[in-house]
Amino acid sequence: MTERIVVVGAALLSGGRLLAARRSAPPELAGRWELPGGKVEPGETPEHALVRELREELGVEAEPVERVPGEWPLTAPYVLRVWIARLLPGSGEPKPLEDHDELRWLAPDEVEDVAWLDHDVPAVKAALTAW
Ligand code: 9L3
Ligand code: MG
Repeated sequence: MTERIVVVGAALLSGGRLLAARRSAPPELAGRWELPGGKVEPGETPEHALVRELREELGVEAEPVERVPGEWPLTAPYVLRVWIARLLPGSGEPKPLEDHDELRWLAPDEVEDVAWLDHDVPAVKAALTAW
């Protein structure tokens, strides 16, 4: 039996826009856009992983607001779960510190303008519904 490892993704919202992050690594994912986040570590809650990943990858202080219903398979053994998230007051603006080379705040009508990772497409759709 294969164990599943949860990857958390943030639908980070600010000023009516959704943050999209362009991956710079690994090579097979570079250039494609994703909801920022990463793997939950052993002993860590998904919500805590989300906060940690956003701090590491973007240099921001954020909080999860609500889970987006659903779970999307990534390359095994990973599965993606998504939370709506927001920046805490006083957090700086996100910067692509780790694993990304560009960030964009997308208005609702711009969300389809970037080349999302195939695996993120249904998760982004569900996040928009929850938004
Ligand atoms: N992944 C896919 N969509 C996402 C995220 C955050 C991650 N929105 C995939 C890419 C990697 C794996 O999950 O194959 C682990 O992610 P990371 O720890 O490299 O960010
Ligand atoms: Mg990551």
